[in-house]
Amino acid sequence: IKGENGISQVLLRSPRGASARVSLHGGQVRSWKSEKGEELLFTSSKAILKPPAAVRGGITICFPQFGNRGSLEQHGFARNRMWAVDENPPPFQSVDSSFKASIDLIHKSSDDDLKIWPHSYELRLRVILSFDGNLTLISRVRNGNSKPFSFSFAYHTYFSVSDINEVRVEGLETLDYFDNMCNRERFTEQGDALTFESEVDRVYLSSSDAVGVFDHELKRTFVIRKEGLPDVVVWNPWDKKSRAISDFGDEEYKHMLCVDAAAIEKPITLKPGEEWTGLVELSIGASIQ
Ligand code: TA6
Repeated sequence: IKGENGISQVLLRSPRGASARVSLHGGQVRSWKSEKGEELLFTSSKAILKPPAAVRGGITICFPQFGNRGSLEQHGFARNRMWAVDENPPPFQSVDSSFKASIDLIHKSSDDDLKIWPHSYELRLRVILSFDGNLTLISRVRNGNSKPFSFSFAYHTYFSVSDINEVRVEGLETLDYFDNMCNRERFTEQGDALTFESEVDRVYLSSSDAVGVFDHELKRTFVIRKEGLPDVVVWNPWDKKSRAISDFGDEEYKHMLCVDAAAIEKPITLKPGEEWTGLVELSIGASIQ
């Protein structure tokens, strides 16, 4: 299908009415809807749809850099490039036989990209919508160089929430985190579950493979299950930062929360010919406990 900005998107649909839309611009997941038709991902009403910058919202792929931790543009360039449909993807890890709608996309370094990051690679993304409406993203990075390279990675995920004051994140208790609000100083999480009353911008380190975002008002939990991605980013800009972001409404911070499955603290290193896989599965549950 054609997106609002004229760029092709792939629409995945489950027999029970859940759906997802994936754009060829950045391999970005632009929408994920439940069986009831509710949009589960946040997109800013002020989002700029015209490339090259990624649309503010949905799920963007941060590669080969996370945030501004390096010399590249914020969150790396892969999310700002055009991707292609991968017609003949090499075999992925085994998939069970139940219904799945899926699409395979690929992004390779262009000559211009090689000037700013001199490592050739293939980045593949498979997006799967299951019968139950769960959304799985599997990314694979292959080193096509004669030398090793290292990278960071994140599924930068804007969840839609009813009211940020009514949200808690479970599964990060007792973990160490880097606080971007305090020059990336390292702290240890003390609380039972994370709640929000001001700007939060943290990278939690080496979390367990399941994290929950509980929306008290909607009685809904996003369950984030991940593989190959040890870290979890939690970000809400709150009021002051919101006003400084031009493609974000002043009050929109109340209705979103970014929780990203990521590999940031320890960059991934691939030898020539080696491949890395990072998976995230998003589902709706009652609770993670
Ligand atoms: O930690 C998340 C973060 O890096 C924040 O510092 C914040 O700038 C955010 O990502 C926003 O990313 P985006 O590219 O969506 O503007």
